[in-house]
Amino acid sequence: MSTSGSHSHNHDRSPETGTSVDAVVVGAGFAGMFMLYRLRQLGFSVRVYETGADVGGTWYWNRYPGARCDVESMQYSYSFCEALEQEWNWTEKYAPQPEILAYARHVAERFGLRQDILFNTRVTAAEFDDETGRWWVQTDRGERVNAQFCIMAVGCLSAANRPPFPGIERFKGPLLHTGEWPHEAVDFTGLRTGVIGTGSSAIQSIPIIAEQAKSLTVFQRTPNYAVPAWNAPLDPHYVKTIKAAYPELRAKARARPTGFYFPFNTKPALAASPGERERQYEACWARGGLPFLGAYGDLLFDKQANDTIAEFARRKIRAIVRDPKTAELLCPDNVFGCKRLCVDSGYYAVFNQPHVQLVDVSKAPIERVTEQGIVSGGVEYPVDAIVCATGFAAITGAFERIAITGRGGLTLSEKWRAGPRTYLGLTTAGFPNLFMITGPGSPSVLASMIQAIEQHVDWVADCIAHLRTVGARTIEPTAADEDRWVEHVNEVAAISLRSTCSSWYVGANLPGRPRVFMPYIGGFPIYVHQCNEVMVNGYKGFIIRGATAAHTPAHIQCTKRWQVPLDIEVISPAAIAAKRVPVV
Ligand code: N01
Repeated sequence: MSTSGSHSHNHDRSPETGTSVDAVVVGAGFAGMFMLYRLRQLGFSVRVYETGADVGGTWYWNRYPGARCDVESMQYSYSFCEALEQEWNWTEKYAPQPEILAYARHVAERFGLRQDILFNTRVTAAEFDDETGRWWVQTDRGERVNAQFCIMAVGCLSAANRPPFPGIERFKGPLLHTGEWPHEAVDFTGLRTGVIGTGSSAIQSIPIIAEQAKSLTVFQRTPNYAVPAWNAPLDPHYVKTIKAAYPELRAKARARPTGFYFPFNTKPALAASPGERERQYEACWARGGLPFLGAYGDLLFDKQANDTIAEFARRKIRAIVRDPKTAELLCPDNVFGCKRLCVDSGYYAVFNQPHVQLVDVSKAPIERVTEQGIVSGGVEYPVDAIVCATGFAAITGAFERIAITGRGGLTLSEKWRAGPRTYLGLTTAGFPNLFMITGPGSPSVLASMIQAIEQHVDWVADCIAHLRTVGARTIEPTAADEDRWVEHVNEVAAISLRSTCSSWYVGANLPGRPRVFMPYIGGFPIYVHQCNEVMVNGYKGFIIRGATAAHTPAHIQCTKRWQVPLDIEVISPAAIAAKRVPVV
């Protein structure tokens, strides 16, 4: 396991201008790293730009106390290299952030990736040149690089949302955001600490901050459901069993709507008696984590069914939190799992501690921040440190931070003004040779991210290799096929209760964003199947310009690991229509 020292070796280089490469990749998280690996393997020249000083993306930035992944560690990893799977050892059921970052670093070292990554460099603009059919990419270090392909591996939850609370610039103490956490340890000992937000990041960090802080005040706008993680050290025997059959586990995971494997029950909740349901929910609670949503097949499609699990979860909260008023405030009244389900370790019990208080800012929003406090409902809550666990401009936020200009001067922000429009979440009309890894309109955050990333990267690598084979200059989706895809993304979203609440999935966490359900909720294998179909049918829905050689669809092969059989019983289109697809 390599966790070696300084990684920003190219920190002091002088900016290059006019360099020409086959592909620029923006971002060196799990997506950018694997994209680099695949393209290099195919013999392309690649330049990767990364804002951070090291690889890891999400896991580089989100280093707040308690940060860990809530997809089980034995599944939250790359599957493309069997030797890598075998040599890496996870230590806990849910890997903590430092271990995931160490894994990312290990991958960078093992595959010699760093030599093509420029760290501490933010891409500020990408402009398509109509004449040459190539991209000019610009950075904040004055770099200007020319590339045939531009691949956005910018992450779905990477643009931190820092609400502009009036007066916040005058706050005297440490002001932190969970998604941009300092690299030095932060010690809350002796500090009256305020945490704003009660999403996954808050729910993970609050129990640990409470252990240190003199007092902790949690400002809650919307309560969230959280299921216990029951995190524990991994049993070596279990690890051995998984490693002995990793390909089988990966294959099972790819066939699941979520892209990760866990046993789930497709039966409808309402067909069970109240007693049976209670036993099932208890058993699933005891298993813990996101798979809790797999207790029944209709929980995200039938409000009445959902009410049964929501009520179960509220009873759990009331049983843990002793003060009835606080317990009621912590009880969500919206659809269970509508917002991203949180996975916790001792979150609710924190509110039994005498130095922890919950402030409801749903009706009296935070008015302002003073030099030493947070004001809501006319009351100033004194704090020495503020943690904004206020989330992200999700899915499209990182794109908005780059001035992306396509054919004929069309800007991406203009095109996406009313909501993102893509073909397969991979490409967008008017922006030839621009690819997105886990872009809007793809399963992304509704699947296990690394699986979603690997599938996108493989698709893009296969596509770029095909373009080289046929000597093509550009590829771009047709507007009509993009429209059909957007319609399909909306159609499946409408089936799910998830489209009904104000979450970051629909951009509702930030004022002024268009309300559109951004990820593809039709299930990972169905999505993969559609990507494969497009590819093997000669890139159906795409215009390929400038090809000098004929290449018939019969020659086109997608990477083998994505030739996933559809599990007809569970995730067929018929099952979607019958609303029997549990999606986490
Ligand atoms: O962000 P969030 P997050 N005034 O958007 C509140 C993934 N993740 O960083 O709900 C007051 O969920 C906001 O309130 P509301 C995971 O997919 C994964 O926690 O909008 N409050 C909310 O309570 C997750 O879903 C892992 O009303 C304000 C909170 O801030 C996603 O990242 C761990 C406010 C933001 O919650 C994002 O999670 C962590 C304001 N002006 C994250 N603005 C794991 O894998 C916002 N809020 C374990």
